[in-house]
Amino acid sequence: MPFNSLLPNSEVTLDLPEIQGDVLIGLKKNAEVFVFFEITDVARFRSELGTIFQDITFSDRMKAIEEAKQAGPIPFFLGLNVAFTASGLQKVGLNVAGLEPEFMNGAAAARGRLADGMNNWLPAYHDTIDAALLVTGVDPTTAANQADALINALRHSIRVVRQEPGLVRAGAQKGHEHFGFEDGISQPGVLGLTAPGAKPDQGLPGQDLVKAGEFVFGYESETAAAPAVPQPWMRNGSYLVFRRLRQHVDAFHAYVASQVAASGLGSADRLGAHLIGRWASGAPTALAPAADDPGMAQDPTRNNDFEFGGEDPNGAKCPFVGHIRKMYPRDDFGPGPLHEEPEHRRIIRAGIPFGRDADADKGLLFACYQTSIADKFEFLQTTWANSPNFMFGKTDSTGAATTPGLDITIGQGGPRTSTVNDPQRVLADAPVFVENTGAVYLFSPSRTTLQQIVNG
Ligand code: N7H
Repeated sequence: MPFNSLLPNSEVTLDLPEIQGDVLIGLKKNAEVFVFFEITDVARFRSELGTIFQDITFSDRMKAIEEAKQAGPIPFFLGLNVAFTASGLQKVGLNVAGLEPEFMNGAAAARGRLADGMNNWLPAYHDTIDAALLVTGVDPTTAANQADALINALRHSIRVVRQEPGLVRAGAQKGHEHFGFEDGISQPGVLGLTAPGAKPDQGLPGQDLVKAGEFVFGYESETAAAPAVPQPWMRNGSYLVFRRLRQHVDAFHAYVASQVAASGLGSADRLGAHLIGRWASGAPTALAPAADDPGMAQDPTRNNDFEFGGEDPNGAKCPFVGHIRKMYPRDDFGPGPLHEEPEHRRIIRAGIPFGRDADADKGLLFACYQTSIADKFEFLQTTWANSPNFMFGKTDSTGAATTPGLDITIGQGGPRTSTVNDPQRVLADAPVFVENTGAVYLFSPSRTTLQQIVNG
């Protein structure tokens, strides 16, 4: 949805044949298998990777598929991306000097500062993971068969540590994550790829265009004309954060139902919508604060066309604790020096749900791309989601100071009391609804760098 209007090829300023397809446009998937593996024989890995090289999907192909989608259903295709952890990059001989320490030390080392539960990881995520295949298809069987074929092609050089199958939910819940909310509505527009719409600095209405260097190495970023590329092989590549997030769906709905009276918002649907910032349909509460508007939810020219600060300065329509307000506060910093801060924290989200509705173990295989894990994913998680005081300095309309609370979905590490409504109401301490059960920090290299890995 976010890229449904892309620049004509002659105007694209990004090197699309170099950038892997999941990074900016996404592998447009109904099903995906993340195959995490150890490289056991580097020399054979080079040659075996060579045999599947033609299957790797780059962004020029995804752009063509995205354009074909405008004319009809997505053509059948299998997607493949390949990404490496710090240990994997070193095994294949790439110089990692200057890469950010958060990436080099890996996701396990980040658990303390992210306030992840320290004992919740599945054993596989403590094992040696050097790389991952991201395999996508039209349905779980197709994706699983393709993953098996690719693993077979690499069988002399890798040891599979874990396969993580994701699938979009069935029937009317397609496109909705497990709490029931429509996902995948708001992504940043990318300068040099997304066609400007009615406003020159936006793609779809409300979709601000962000410089490509926020997501892909080798391009201008929001904060620097020529951001540092510590190693030349990083050009056209991107850091990938993967997190296996188990969702406690029944607990979420029970909590929301239990807090309706305290919230003063009148119904569980409305309170749930305010806690996320969107109704289950996807309609934003900033534009539809009192009742759902499914028509708006389905209309990409309206469903993301809002700001917060000027129109909702006291959190009456979308509380400051609302997930989408925490994660992308739009104009909440006002016109001062931090005005552009939210654009600098943008990520490209590329996750997919896992587990079926009846399973106890279900949730989101969260994935996001960026050029700094420290400044993007980790900043969003620690400084905004896990901080009860963010957005700071706000009041309700009576002038009373507001402490928003931790992000209701992903906030970790403290009492989870949320402030909603105006005049404000404080909800009871919530249990944890989203539990991190594994994580991997990876790098998604360019076509040239992948070829270099094959060539040795
Ligand atoms: Fe979130 N949810 O259902 O509650 N997310 N998220 N997220 N999220 C979004 O606007 C959800 C997670 C962001 O541009 C929507 O496309 C769940 C992490 C950002 O306005 C919904 C989980 C991080 C946005 C959810 C989860 C983020 C966003 C609205 C975990 C980063 C875009 C759909 C299980 C650290 C904000 C949409 C914008 C949107 C949910 C995780 C960040 C419904 C259930 C870990 C940046």
